[in-house]
Amino acid sequence: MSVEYRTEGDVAVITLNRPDRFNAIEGTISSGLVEALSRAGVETRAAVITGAGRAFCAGADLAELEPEYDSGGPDLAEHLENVFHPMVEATIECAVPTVAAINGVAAGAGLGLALACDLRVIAESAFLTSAFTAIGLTPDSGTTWWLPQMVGVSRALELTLTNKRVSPEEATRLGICLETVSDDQLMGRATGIAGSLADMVPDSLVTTRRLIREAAGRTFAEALAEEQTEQGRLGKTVEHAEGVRAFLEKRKADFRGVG
Ligand code: T3D
Repeated sequence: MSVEYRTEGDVAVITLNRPDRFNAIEGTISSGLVEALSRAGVETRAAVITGAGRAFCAGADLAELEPEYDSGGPDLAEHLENVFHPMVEATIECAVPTVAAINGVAAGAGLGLALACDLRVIAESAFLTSAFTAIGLTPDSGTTWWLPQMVGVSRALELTLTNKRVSPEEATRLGICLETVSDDQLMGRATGIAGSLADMVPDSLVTTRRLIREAAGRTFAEALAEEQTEQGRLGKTVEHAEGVRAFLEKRKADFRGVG
């Protein structure tokens, strides 16, 4: 299986599993990830995405593309549409929040995938690299959309033009990752964060994610209107009623018990 799926309580752990190729992306990784994220959205309340072996994900599988250069080159626009876009779209639209546990290098579209997750924690031995321009391409998988928002245009240009290896410390300082943890603590920390999210209300979390992501393209008045629409909807839910009652009764809300 190119993508492994298991659950730990209410948390899905999704593992890219082509370690001999640094979990490089081809069709089965993409379709496996789409399927796993869909399953996580139905069966769990939060998901962690990580990689098997030494890498998180090295981006497109360059060995798979290589034979096509003798016959005019691959149709990368088509590859993006069929392989890469479904994967990152499934990530940003996942019905539960997602945490990337970056266990090793995240390069190219592998970086794009990590950026598409809601939160990121990174292991001490990992690093990030844009990688696209090192092989004469432009960034893909949403990298040009995420990076300037996360680190500003100047740093985004530095990372994408130089392909520098961004250390965990720098990735955390830049705000791309929440924190750096030791290699052996990575999965415990990532599933711990996901577990905390699982205690909350998936609809509240994924709607908040959408409002934050879409805010940059809205006027202030439009953002207020969108907030009002969603607040109005969520205000009628049993989970909101439980949250308010739990606060007033000085107890932890039990959102699972009312959903
Ligand atoms: O298809 C399309 O539509 C195009 C879409 C493109 C999207 C993209 O993602 S473009 C960017 C593609 N990715 C890259 O260009 C990254 C290439 N890899 C590297 O630059 C380096 O390998 C890494 C920075 C990722 C890691 O460096 P390092 O020094 O830690 O490891 P290494 O020795 O270079 O690689 C380890 C092994 O993984 C090695 O195999 P081997 O020699 O041990 O058998 C290497 O060939 C393999 N590997 C690494 N990246 C890829 C890969 N195999 C296939 N595809 C890869 N992308």
